[in-house]
Amino acid sequence: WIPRHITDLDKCNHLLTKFDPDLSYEHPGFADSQYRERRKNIVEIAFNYRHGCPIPRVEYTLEEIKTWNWVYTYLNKLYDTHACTEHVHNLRLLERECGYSANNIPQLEDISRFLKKRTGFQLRPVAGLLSARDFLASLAFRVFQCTQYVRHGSKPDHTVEPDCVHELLGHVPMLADASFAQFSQEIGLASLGAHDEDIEKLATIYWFTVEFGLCKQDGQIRAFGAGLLSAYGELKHALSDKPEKKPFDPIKTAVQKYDDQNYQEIYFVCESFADMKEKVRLV
Ligand code: TIH
Ligand code: FE2
Repeated sequence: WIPRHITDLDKCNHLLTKFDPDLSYEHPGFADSQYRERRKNIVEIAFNYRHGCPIPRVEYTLEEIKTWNWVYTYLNKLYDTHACTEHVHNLRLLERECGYSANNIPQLEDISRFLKKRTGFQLRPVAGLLSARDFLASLAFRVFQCTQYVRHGSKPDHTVEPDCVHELLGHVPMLADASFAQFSQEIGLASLGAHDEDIEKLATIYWFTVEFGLCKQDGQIRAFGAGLLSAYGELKHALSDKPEKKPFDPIKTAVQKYDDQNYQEIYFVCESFADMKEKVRLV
């Protein structure tokens, strides 16, 4: 079975539990029953969601806004020197049009409408980390599966699971770029009906580009990966001389081992979005 229509994405809901705060004792929210209760309430929205419905709004608590504020404020000190120009430009646009600011967590429904106009992408709420197959299949329909809960306040700097801070500061500004949106959809299209081994390779390419990609811009290296653009410590680490940086080559990148719990030790650098797209098409 593969999704053939955008409404079939209602059935692409296979969650991975490896970073779940209820099950993983390393999660910073594991011992915080109030946090886990709050998460349960927010993910109910995702479990009940059906394609085409407006995404229900969440009234974020003062504590959640404080966490968002910390990440927003610190990352904004780095973006001008560390983020790719597309990200910087689109973040300003999102501040004007979608209520992005240090003191406000923007709403998925408003962002989804904005993206749909700009690049044809839309958001749908998801309860947590999806299987690679389901996640990539959604991209084929220009649908981005987006978490709506906020990371635990004790660790604002970095999380190993996606949360809405990661989605909204990392992914959304990039999905507002036409060329990047097309790249994302093409990975999704390649995944439809693929064998498990090829899903694994596509997910690894996705990991080293959409999540942790670096690119050259005006003779400098800049970040375009969402996992970097939403994590203050790792964004600095990625552009420092500590990690290894290799030229992006999908054949090699697709089989590179990685650690999904810590800062990356290897990053791949693309010449440009156009070059990255062309190289992936040729594989
Ligand atoms: N590490 C990212 C952050 O702290 O925002 C989140 C994730 C990136 C990739 C998977 S989860
Ligand atoms: Fe992500």
